[in-house]
This record gives sequence, C-alpha cells and structure tokens, in this order.
Amino acid sequence: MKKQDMNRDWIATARTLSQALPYLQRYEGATVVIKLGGHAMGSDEAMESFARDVVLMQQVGVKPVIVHGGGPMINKLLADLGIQSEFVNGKRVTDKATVEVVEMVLSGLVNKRIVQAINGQGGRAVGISGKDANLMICEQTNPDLGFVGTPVEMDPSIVQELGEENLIPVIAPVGAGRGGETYNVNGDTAAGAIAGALKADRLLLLTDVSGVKGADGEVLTSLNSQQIRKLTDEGVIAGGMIPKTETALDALAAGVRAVVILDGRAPNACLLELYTEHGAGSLIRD
Ligand code: X2W
Repeated sequence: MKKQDMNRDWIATARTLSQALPYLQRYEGATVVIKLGGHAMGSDEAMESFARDVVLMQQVGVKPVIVHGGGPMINKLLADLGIQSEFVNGKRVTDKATVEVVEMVLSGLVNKRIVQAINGQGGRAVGISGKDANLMICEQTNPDLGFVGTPVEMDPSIVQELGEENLIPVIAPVGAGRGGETYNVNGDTAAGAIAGALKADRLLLLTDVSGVKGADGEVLTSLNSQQIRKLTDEGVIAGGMIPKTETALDALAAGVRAVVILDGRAPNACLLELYTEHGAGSLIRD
C-alpha cells in the first residue's frame, strides 16, 4: 500500500471512532443480550471476531450477556453416536438419551469454546447454563416433544451479579425442571426469556439471514409488533423466521426495549448495529 493510501486509511479509522461517540454514550451501562446461533458460529476466525466485538462492547461500558445455540453441533454428535433426531415446528424431539447429548454439547463443547474465545481477546467470560443459580426453571413444552422445556420462572440475579463484576456471562440454553429433570430449550426462546427477565436494552438475534424480509424480498430495517403480526398472517414471515419474530414479540412484551434480527456471519455485525448510523438487520420495537 502507498504511504498516502495508508494515511487515508488511518484518517478514516479516526473518523469512524469520532462518529461513534453518540452511540458509545447511548449504550454506556446498557444490557445487551446477544443470541449466537450454531449456524452463525462457523469458522474459528468468525468466533474470534465475535469475541473481539463482545470484549470491545464491554470495554466501552456495555454489559454483554451471551446466550448461545449449537443445533448443528448437537446434530453431529447425535449422528456420530447413531441416535436419530427429528424436529417438529423447529424444536428437537428430545428423549432421555438425546437430552444428555444436548447438555454435553451445549454446556460443554459449545459453551466453553465461546468462553475461551472471549477470554482469548482479553475478556473474562464465565460459562453457565439456565440451571445455574435457578436462572431458568422450565416446564415441559409438549409431551410429544419429550424433554423440551419452556422457561416459566426466571431468576436473572446470577447474570446481574456477574455483570457487576465485569464478568461476561455465556449461557447455554439448558434448564432445570421442578422435579429435577433437564430440559432442552430452543436457543432463541432462552435468549428472549433471559433478555425479558433482565429488561435488556437490546436483544440481538444473530442468525444466518440478513433480517426480516418484506413482501418484495427486501430486508425491512425497522418494524413494530403490529407489522410482524400482519406479515405473519399474510405468510410473508414464514418458516424458520417465525420462532425468531415470536421471540422478539415475547421479549418486547416482557420489557426489552428493542430486538434486532441480523446476520451474525457479517464481519463485526454487533458493532455495526450498535455503533454506526447504518445499523444492521431488522430493528423491532413498539
Ligand atoms: C435446540 C437447542 C440448540 C439451539 C436443539 O436441540 O437444537 C430445541 O430445539 P441453534 O443453533 O440456535 O439452532 N433446542 C428444543 O437452539 O441451537
């Protein structure tokens, strides 16, 4: 690169930082819950970049809370073990053997990979699941789905206490039942319930699509719950997007200020959303 071009690059970097000031001020002290889906985890580079963004957010005063999925990683171990698995309406039918694999993969491999990535960038992450300190008590969603749980009682104090100590909670979507059962919770559902219990300022749902699309196929940059209901009735919002928009509606009803559905594979997706005028994905609020 020519010296002149290099200078231009640095000048642009300084300008970007300067332009971020109002956003840095807006989110100082804010609780931002980030759902990282298994499909958005991808490569080690993507994980490193995500972890760097999270540590940067904390450095500038945000309290990040990570809730993760790991569906593809569960599929792989189940297949290796020769255990069949099927989904009904986006939820994995979970028998006793399956729930053990789900907990091993989510609370073990996936959770610790994220913790290690954040710590590798100079953060201090602590991996827990919905079981820890009674964060997420669940009831069975539907007998046909086996050990799939719906969060019914939340105690977010463990998450708040970790945040106050500048530790970054990384939460696996596994919950306990009142009778000592282990429940497999959809990652989006868990993230919505945790964000709701925390009355978070933002819930960022990182996915592998660029946002909620309208009838013309273009991503809608901003919409409210009424528009979501209308687009769902019209069949424009369909398939895998439905659990995400439902999570968004539940989270708003529980007191989350805004939910953003965005593509987690895009570089620096979280920073783009929080700290630039451009934003990313679809912002949902009333
Ligand atoms: C999910 C939990 C993991 C998850 C599962 O067993 O796959 C249910 O379906 P992603 O990567 O966010 O899809 N649980 C009940 O949600 O992972």
